[in-house]
Formats: sequence, C-alpha cells, structure tokens
Amino acid sequence: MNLTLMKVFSRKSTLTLLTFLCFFLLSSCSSKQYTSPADYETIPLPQQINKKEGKDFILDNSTKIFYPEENEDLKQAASFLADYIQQILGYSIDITTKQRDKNLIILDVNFKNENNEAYQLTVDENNIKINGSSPAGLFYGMQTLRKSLPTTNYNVVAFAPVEITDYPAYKHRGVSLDVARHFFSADFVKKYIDVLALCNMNVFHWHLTDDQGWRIEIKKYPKLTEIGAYRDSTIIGRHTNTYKHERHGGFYTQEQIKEIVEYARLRHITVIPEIDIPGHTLSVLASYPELGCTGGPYHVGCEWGIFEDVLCAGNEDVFTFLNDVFDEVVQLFPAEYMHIGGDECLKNRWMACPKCNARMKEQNIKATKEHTAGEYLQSYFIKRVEKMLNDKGKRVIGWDEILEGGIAPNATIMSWRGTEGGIYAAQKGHDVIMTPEAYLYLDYYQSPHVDNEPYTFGWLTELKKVYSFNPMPTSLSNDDRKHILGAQANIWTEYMPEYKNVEYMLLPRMCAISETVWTNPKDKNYNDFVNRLYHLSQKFDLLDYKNSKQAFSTQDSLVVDTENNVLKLYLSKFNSDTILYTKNNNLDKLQATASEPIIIDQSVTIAVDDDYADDYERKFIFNKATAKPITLKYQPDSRYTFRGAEILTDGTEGAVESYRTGTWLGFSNTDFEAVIDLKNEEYIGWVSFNYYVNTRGGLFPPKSITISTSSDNKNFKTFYQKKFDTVSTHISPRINFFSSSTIKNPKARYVKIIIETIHSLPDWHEKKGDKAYLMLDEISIK
Ligand code: TNX
Repeated sequence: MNLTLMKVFSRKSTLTLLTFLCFFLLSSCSSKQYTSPADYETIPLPQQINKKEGKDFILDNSTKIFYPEENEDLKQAASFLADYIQQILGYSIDITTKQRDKNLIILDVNFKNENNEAYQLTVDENNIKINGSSPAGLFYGMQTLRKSLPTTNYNVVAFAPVEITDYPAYKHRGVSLDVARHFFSADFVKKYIDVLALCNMNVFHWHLTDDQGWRIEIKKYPKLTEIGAYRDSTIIGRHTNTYKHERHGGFYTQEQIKEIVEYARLRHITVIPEIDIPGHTLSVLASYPELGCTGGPYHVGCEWGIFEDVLCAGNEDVFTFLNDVFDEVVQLFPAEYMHIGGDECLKNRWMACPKCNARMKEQNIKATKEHTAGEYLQSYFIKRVEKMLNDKGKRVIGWDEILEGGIAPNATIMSWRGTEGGIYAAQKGHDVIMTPEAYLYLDYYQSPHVDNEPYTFGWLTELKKVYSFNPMPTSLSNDDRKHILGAQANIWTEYMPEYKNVEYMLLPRMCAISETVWTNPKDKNYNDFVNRLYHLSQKFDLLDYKNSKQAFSTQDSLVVDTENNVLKLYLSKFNSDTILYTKNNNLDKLQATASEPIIIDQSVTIAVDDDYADDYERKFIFNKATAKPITLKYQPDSRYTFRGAEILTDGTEGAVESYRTGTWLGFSNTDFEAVIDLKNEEYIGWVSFNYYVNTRGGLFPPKSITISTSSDNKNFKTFYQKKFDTVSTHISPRINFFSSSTIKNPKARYVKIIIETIHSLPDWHEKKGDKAYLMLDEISIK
C-alpha cells in the first residue's frame, strides 16, 4: 500500500468499522427494542421546521410506505425510501398502495409551492407525510427523513410531531468529478451520485476528457479510447520528475454512460458532461495527431499541469471532428447543457502555426489593448463550438477563460479563478455558476496538519472556509442576481489515485456547499453546522464513505505574543468547553479551555487523544528567536503571506508536504531582509533556518546569505557571509537546512538576516523570466 492510501485507510476507520460491527452483532442478538428520536436538524438545514404539539409517530417494522396506485414516480420513490430505511435501521418495511389510518409514511406530489423542488414533511401521531411540489421535491423530503434517522441501529424511531417546509435557495447545486486524471469505475460513479443525492445536490458535472485521458467511447473515433484512454506512466508527487511506470486508464462505453445518466435521473440529478477543448486535449492529439498544430508526435499526458499542444484553431478538420463527437455526446446526455471547458489554453502553438495564422487573417484578428490575438482566436473557436451545440439544441457552459476575447453569445460561465469573472458575465446578462477555487476546490488540503493528510496539490481549504462562501456577490444589482444559478464543488483528481481518496476529499466539505446552495444564508451558522455534521458523518461511516473527521477534532489557534515572548496556544472542540491534553506524551492529563491558552515558553509537544475524530499533536521548538519581534524590509508575496512575518518565529516548523498551507513564508521578485529583536543582549551561537527548494515550481535557493548583529539596531557588524553556486539544472523538491558557523564575538540584541535571491527564473528554465520564489521557515537562534 502506498503512503497516501495508508493515510486514507487510517486506524480510525478500522475502529469505526469495528464499532458498527459490534452494534450490529449486539442488536441482532438481543430481542430488546430500543427507541431513539429522529433529528430533523440535518444538512442542508431545512428552511422551516415547525414543531407541533402531540405524541410521537413511532416507526418500526410494522410501518408501511404508502403511495397512490399507478403512479410510477411515487412507486420508484417508495422503493428508494424502503432501501434507505433498510440501510440505516437494518430492517425492511413494506410498501403498500392500500390506504389505512395509521402507521404509514405517505408519499405524494401535490404540495403547492412556486419552487419546483419544494416539499412538506408532516409528522403526527398517526402518519408521516412527505408531499413534494414535484417528484424531485418529494425526493428531497425523503432525504431529510433519511438523514433524520438515528445511526445507532436502534429498532424503533420516535418522530416528534412537526411540519417542515423546505425548498432550495439555488437551482444549480453541482459537484464535479474529474475521471480523466484518474479513472474510476462506473460502480464508483454511482456511489458518488448516491452521496450527492443524500446531500440534495442536483447536478453531476462529469469531467470526461483531459490531457491525461479520454474517457468516453465515441464510435466514429475509436482511437480516442484505444489510444487516448491510457497513459504509460504517472508522475509521483509534484515536480519530481519521477514516475510510476504503470499503464493507467479506462473509459466508459456508451451503454455504461446511458446507465449512469439514468441512474442519476432517478435520483433527480442531471449529468452535465464536460468535453474540455481546445486546451487540455493531449489525449485527443495522441489519438489523432493531425488535429494539432505541429502534427506531433504526441502522447497522453503523464504529468499534471498545462501543456502547449492544443487543438489547432486553423484546421477545418478539428471542427468536423468536434461536430461528430458532439453528435454522439448529445445523444447520450439529455441535459440542457454541455460543458466545453475552454480553460487554460496556451496560445504558443497557435501563434507559430501557419493554419492558425491564416485563420486569424481570415477573421481579421489582431491584438488590441484588451486582448491578445490568441485570446481572440480562442473566442472564435469557442463561439464556433457554441453555435455547433446550439444547432443541436444544447446550451454551453465554459470556464471563465471563455470571457477572454469576447464571450460566446449564449454561454453560461463557470467562474473558477475567483468570482470576478462570474460578476462580469452576470452584468453582461449571462448565467453564472460560482465555483471559485479558493473556496470550492476540494482537491486542496482540508486539515492544517498537512503532513498527516493524503498528498494534495497544496493550499488549505478548511471546512469552515468552504462553509463561509456566499454565491451571491453583494455587488450585483437585483436584476442581475437572477443570473447566479448556484454554486459547485469541484473534485480534480491529480492526487486522488483511489476512490477512497475521492470520498475523503469530498466529505464532509460537500456538505458545507450543499447547505450554502440550499439553506437561507441568514440561517447558516458554522458551529451549529458542525454539530449537525457529527450525525451525518456517522451516516457516511455506515454507508462506507471515507470522510474527514477534522472538524470534530481539536482545533487550535496560535498567538505569538512578542510582548511577553511566549506562544499562546488556544485549543477548542465543537462539543466540549474543556480539553484534556498532554505535554511531551506525559501520562498526566492537563486541562485547557477555549478562553485560556496554554502558555508555551520552551520546546514541547502538545497532544490530545480522540475517540472518533483525528488525534491532535503539535510540536513546538523554542529558541532565542521564538516569539521575538521580527521586522521585514520587503513584504512577502501576497499568496504566501498568511499570518505574515511571525510565521518565521512561531516555534512551528514548516510542513514537509506543502509550502502552501501557511507554515512557510514566500518571497517573490525581491530579496529578504529581516531584523529580529532579542529584547536583551544575548549570547548568539549560530543562526539557522530552512528553505524549500523546488525549481520546477519556481522555488530557488538563495544567492547569498549575510548575517550581522547589533546592539542598537543601527550599527550592524557582519559575522557571517556565504555565496551559493548558481543553480543551472533542476533540483527536485526538498527542504534545505541552513546554519551559519559559530559567531566569534557573540553578545548582541539585534540579528539581521539578508538573503539575496535570483528574483526571476533563469534562461534555462521552461518558465524563464517568471517570478522566482524564496520559501522560508523557522528561524532559529541558539
Ligand atoms: C485548474 S479548474 C484546472 C484543472 C486542474 C485544477 C487543479 C480548471 C478549469 N482547470 O485542470 O485539475 O486546476 O486544482
């Protein structure tokens, strides 16, 4: 088992599984009946929950699900509901078309509401009634009922009398899955759809093609799947230049696709396929090299990122090809929309290609102040494909890059590089789906303890941040607001080799998005959400979905107190005011509260054990620089600033797996100069720190390091200087430790560190001239 997987199949999940097994065994051995209450406060939180007076409705195996005869939709719904109850409570209940006075769960679809996904769920002593404004509305009512069941496998459930009226805030409630970077079986796709349904999501955006694999059978172009669906090897990690030499791939036959689309339809989920063009198409070019600008040879992508080779915009055969492909695609997907990608298309090949140049001449394309000629050519390309699809009766969605060079007349925008593109498009009268990467990309880390997590592309998007997103920009006029159709969570699978990785990254963060697109924003409350999530999380366990327990684990926040030169560690937990922790794995348990910090003034490891959630452990290394004031002459890069300079002296070593989650400070295009005030004259033995090197990612070692000391912060005396050799070939990702030699005349109050950097990437680098970064952490003075 590789490391990523080992982390996914953690000790905790084995424990959870064992707990459930015990429950099943115990409850099947004993004849005793337990009653436990249903809990309507689930996720997404229903719009209105009105408690009523009266006795509880008791659900047991004598309860029946009733639907009016000869209604196929309701018959289907009844069978789903029976399955759901069986999955959670462990026993089956009957379905009937015969009315009776009592002990029924009545399904119906005549609830009058202007929202066509609304439902009302009423419970009284005699019956439960779920009444949808449509079969979809009924379906969501059933999801609420299903999520309200206790997970502890009790035999009997007591439903308090209630009237729940519920409907979604947005009509596009999407989740994507990238099956191109890693291929997942049709069975897993169904399991994925199931959990979307559980959380009231209604769009499954299926990213079917990319550089690293073409996953949809196209009968007219068999090489797309014979060649384009497989790659010979896969890069290990990021920028490592080392590969796993194993063929990877697969595709879905048209029959499988039809089956999945139908499977989703029954669960009121629309499948929108994405055929990503004109960039992200190496898998097409490997299959049909004549569709590229250079003619190849090409091969299916074995690493991640963006590639120069894209579909030729000057070759008519490309448009014939796309027309044929879409002829088949539109037959398979009844959705109103087709997603045509349009993201991250490099223009280098087009600019050097005679056919593309002829096309630009024919179209009278010239660069302007606003856009490059390449962007106008991309706009031409997208507009042509949009027309092609409009003629086939479909509307198109594209990533926000399709705004560049002029938006296709009827296109809907998926705003991913932020919300600005979406705002602009809405103001221009286009529909928009919000999916800003900083909030809704679920391929980023969800826990700050990144070295204990499965490897990702970097960045930190904790549950709380996902939850905080509001799809409706305040800057939009009332009139333009109608263009915001909703929001979407995206799962890109570069670093998710196994389906368990996908589940873990999706859950529970998708739940936060589900509440965002469903519930009234004024009813959203993060702490309340986490409490409700705790119950839902147990359902994920029961249904065998790997999910992160980070939100239930010990949360911390660190204050670097440069007045008193101590670190203050605040611990908190969602369901308890006090926390028992240990120091240095000592057996003694100490008590912390959310308002009283643990004061740290020496090296120590703080740990908290947890039964259900992740254990907590944080190591602090104290030295003379820790918690001392530090001032920077040049500011860090805005993307790598996080908490600012204090990161360098907060007693916390930078993470090994990622420099993007707030434990490293990054500088670009500038030198580094810092002064640390030790507050008193101190003996200084030596100065050390780490720097992260990853030349393919733009992270370079210093050019030189100079260290000087002073007693008055004015006159500094240099005691150490080192020049580094020029880097002239790539260095794989690593953390380098730097330490000065011992200082001769050691007593001083101020320590200055100057690091010269290369500022921009050297000529030999693929991205020459781009910003070069210096990534630093934890300065130590001993
Ligand atoms: C950007 S989102 C991409 C994807 C990557 C993703 C990784 C978008 C339109 N393009 O191709 O998988 O970043 O986070």
